[in-house]
Amino acid sequence: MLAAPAATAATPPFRVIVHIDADSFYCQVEYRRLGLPRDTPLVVQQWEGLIAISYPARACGVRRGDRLDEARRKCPGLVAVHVETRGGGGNGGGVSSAPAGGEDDHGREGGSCEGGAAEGLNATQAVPAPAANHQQQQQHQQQQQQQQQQEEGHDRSSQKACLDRYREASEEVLAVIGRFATRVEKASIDYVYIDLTPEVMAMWWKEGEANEEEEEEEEEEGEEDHTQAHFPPSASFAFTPAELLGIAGHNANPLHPPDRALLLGARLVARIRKAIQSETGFTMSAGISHNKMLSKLASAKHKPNKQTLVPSSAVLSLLATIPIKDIRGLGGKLGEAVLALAPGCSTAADLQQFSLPFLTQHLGGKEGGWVYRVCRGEDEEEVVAKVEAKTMLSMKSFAPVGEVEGVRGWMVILAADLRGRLEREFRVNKRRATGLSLLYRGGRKRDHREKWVEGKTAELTPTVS
Ligand code: DCP
Ligand code: MG
Repeated sequence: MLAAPAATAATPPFRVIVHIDADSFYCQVEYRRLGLPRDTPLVVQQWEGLIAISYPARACGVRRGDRLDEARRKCPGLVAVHVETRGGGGNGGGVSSAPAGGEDDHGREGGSCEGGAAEGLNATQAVPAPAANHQQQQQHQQQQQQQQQQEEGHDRSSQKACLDRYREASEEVLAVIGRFATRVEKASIDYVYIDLTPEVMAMWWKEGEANEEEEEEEEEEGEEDHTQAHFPPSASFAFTPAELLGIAGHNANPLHPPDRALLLGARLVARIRKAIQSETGFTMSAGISHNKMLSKLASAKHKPNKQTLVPSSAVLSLLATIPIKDIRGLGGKLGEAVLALAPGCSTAADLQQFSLPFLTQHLGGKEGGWVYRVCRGEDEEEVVAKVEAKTMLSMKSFAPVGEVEGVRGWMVILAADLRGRLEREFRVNKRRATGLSLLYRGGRKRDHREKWVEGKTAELTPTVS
């Protein structure tokens, strides 16, 4: 019979923690809405910025942070879809949506929004500007793009982006996941953490019982095999070579209990991803390990539409590929302090050379201890089961306005955005808001654009003084 892992189920290394992240999420929502073939290079644009890049567009070298004209130069057949926008044109905060079009005139669907105007997608190639120098040329192109967006019904100076379409798609994905797992933490619009430990333990016991019956039958037939008393390699526990595949050749060992737990988790994750794909059409990538940090790092390793398992033997190899600043918590000031302390180090694994006393002396007790553990792939943070938002935020960065009417205009747009979301929340979850906060912040931080590219802040705004 199998050795039962239940006694240690809730503690590392037996935890089975999963990170599931949609592949180029907004693009997938648009492929589905517009009925476009998945090999079409597509980007989702918000004003002049590209906020989601499909994998076919990435294959042409298009990157987040590229300008649209730059992206079109790299990828001539590129389809660009602008996010829905709200407000402008005196529609009192209503939504403007535009179907994608262009050379192919792909299947169109009006969507749920009003006031749409056709976007001339694909139609315009960047025209070299007759400007004297590079800076002037860029300014000229920027003006051209802004003008084009205004003609298409998207005007950042009078509208805000409306992300309802993507939020609703996110809810569809969560509904599928919720049928398979109970400890689900929605951490962003397109990714969740799942603690699959209880489900894996249930699988383990079920398999154990099946094996017990099998063993009893064998005993009766006098064929008992004592060589692998704890983990008999029965057919029900057989894993395919593809399932055993870990990072950099460090495969999972089905006879090692923590790895076996991950393997069972990976099997369930494959089922979850398959269900999401068949019910929503969206492909997802996943990482499976014993903690949140490693699973998040792993899910990005083999995108799109693949899952990556991190057995303990693969942790060092994985960390050796991760730049220090890519570790959650090391992107900011602490990361800078760590880099200053360890000038020759580039990856998380490189930091393992520093002793705990050294790190705590230079970074402080709490931070030093945290860095010491994190660079060894240790992270005990729990998955906090939550799928419903506690708060809703609607924001807009706008150019200075001279009089109160200008502010009122924006308030109407923001209020309309919140109202639509609150109404839906009540319809779907029967929840009402209990408080409202109004926040105003002047100016723009110097690292705003950098943070935006990293997805850490909402909008790429023009300089506001
Ligand atoms: N997003 C955004 N602004 C950013 C970054 C992202 O509006 N600066 C939106 C668009 C993305 C979605 O959030 O589609 C999810 O972000 P991800 O970082 O997960 O990126 P993708 O899902 O697009 O791609 P990947 O396959 O790399 O996860
Ligand atoms: Mg994603």
